[in-house]
Amino acid sequence: MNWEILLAPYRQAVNELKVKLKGMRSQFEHESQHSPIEFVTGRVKPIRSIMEKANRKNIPSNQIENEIQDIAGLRVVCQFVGDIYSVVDMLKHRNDFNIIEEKDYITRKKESGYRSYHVIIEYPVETIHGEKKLTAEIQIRTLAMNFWATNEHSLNYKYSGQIPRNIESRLRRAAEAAFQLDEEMSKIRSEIQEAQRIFKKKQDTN
Ligand code: 0O2
Ligand code: 0O2
Repeated sequence: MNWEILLAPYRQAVNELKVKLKGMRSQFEHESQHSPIEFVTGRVKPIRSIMEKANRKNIPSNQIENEIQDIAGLRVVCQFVGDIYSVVDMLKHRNDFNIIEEKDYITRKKESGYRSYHVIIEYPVETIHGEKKLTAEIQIRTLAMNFWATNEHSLNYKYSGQIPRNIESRLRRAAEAAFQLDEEMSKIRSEIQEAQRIFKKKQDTN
């Protein structure tokens, strides 16, 4: 399999979508509104990781593009849980891609304790051979969910997916603590936002 040829349109999609999603953040800033987007990152799944996933799920190599939805992956990180739903709503109203699936791991967290909202899209890229529609995954989560997921991901890597029981249960507790933090912050959201507005005004006049 020629990976570089297969992955090229996915690299293009990640780059384009990063620009588009970051553009949403700047538009809010220009209009001096609170942006529901804190930051955006994106990556093309490393070849080794694609092969591992295909092996784990018994996906034949000619089905990789159809079956693996996160070869192109975008991540939108928000301050508040409510912001996640604003972002999802904005994504639904866009005309440059179609949402083909939504996975709400916020109201229904995963066994590990993982929380995030996943939106799977069908995105058209223009190639020299014409349009190619490909699948990409947008993960939308709060800073607290991101902190947890990043740490859990490192531990999974360290233990090759076999995290010891005691660490696993600590992680589940940590996930709950992160969620409580999100809930508490949501309750004082208007206070925080007012403080941030005042701080920004002060910065702009200096
Ligand atoms: P700024 O001005 O720093 O916000 P790139 O091609 O560099 O634009 P890439 O390769 O995805 O994007 O970069 P990366 O390192 O994955 O991070 C993307 C953006 O997210 C960067 O901002 C980081 O500063 C920002 N970022 C990553 N982690 C955090 C975090 O924990 N908190 C905050 N607030 N930002 C984070 P930019 O785009 O370089 O611009
Ligand atoms: P990486 O290293 O992030 O690329 P499904 O067929 O729907 O059961 P699938 O296709 O694996 O499963 O999708 P899922 O579970 O909806 O989401 C896949 C991605 O979500 C993962 O990609 C992770 O990025 C993230 N994710 C899902 N569960 C967890 C978790 O328990 N902990 C962490 N840290 N991240 C999680 P990959 O390909 O597994 O990994």
